[in-house]
Amino acid sequence: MTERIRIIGAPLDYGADRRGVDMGPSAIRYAGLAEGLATGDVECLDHGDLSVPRAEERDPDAEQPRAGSAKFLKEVRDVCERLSRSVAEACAAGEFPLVLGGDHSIAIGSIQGSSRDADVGVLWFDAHGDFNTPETSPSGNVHGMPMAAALGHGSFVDTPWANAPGVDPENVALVGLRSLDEEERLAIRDSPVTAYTMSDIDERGITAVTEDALAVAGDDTDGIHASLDLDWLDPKEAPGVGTPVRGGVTYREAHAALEMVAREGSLRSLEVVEVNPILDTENETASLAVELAASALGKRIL
Ligand code: 4U7
Ligand code: MN
Ligand code: MN
Ligand code: MN
Repeated sequence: MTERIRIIGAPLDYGADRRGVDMGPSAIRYAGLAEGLATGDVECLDHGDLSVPRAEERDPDAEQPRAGSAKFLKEVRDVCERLSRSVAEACAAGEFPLVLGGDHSIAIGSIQGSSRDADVGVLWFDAHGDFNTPETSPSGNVHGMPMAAALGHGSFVDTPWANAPGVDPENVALVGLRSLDEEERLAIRDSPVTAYTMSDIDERGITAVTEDALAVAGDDTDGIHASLDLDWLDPKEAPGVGTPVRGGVTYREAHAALEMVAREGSLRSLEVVEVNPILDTENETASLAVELAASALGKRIL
């Protein structure tokens, strides 16, 4: 049967400090996304990019960003609401949503859309936990908050647009952590989510950890949303990201994990985020994003 993939670009950069991540969707397409995903029975439907108001068009009366709160939450909300609709529409039409970031705050929209009519587990591949709330965030950047927002933590309890009631924290697995803020660390420890650090990967190997994470996300759910922040990889492999952290997974480990996700068979939606072409070397991080998406969607060597 032909699988239809709906590509949705979300060129949002309001959730991060470093500009340039808004060019991620273009860079990923330019790196050969459609060809990279094409196998005999896959059809790519590119829905183009969601429109994001440019900085110059921002509402001058909008509240000024403050550190310690959530910067540009209004802009993030506007894009996430439209993204959520498009992802939910794709799922309802039997298409597989592939979301291209943009900074990681777009995950708020993808997760909500994917879980609108289903119980969904989440696999979060990231150096960071993205478990801050406006109350705990040291930066005020929303790309450090999407997982907490989806679960309704802190003041996100009052933001239905950001919550994903179809996601049970018991079915959330964070994989590859190596940089957490102090309060964020405590929030993860207090929550029912399961977190695998880089040390877990060192000790047990990527395949054992991924197997466990898949079991967590797949336990009694209708499907899995995978969120791939390219800073999950070591900056040697993925230099084009805004918040690089040394000591990430290797090229082979990343492929091995995503190939396992494909084989497990319950992937329902995928996003690749945080590719920043301005900080990249010859578009290699975007190319990596294409390759890893292809692995997650089941592209095989043999
Ligand atoms: B990414 C940070 F303080 N934790 O909240 C924060 F270190 O989507 C970084 O994972 C967040 O890249 C990184 O600002 C967000 C910081
Ligand atoms: Mn992230
Ligand atoms: Mn990250
Ligand atoms: Mn980042």
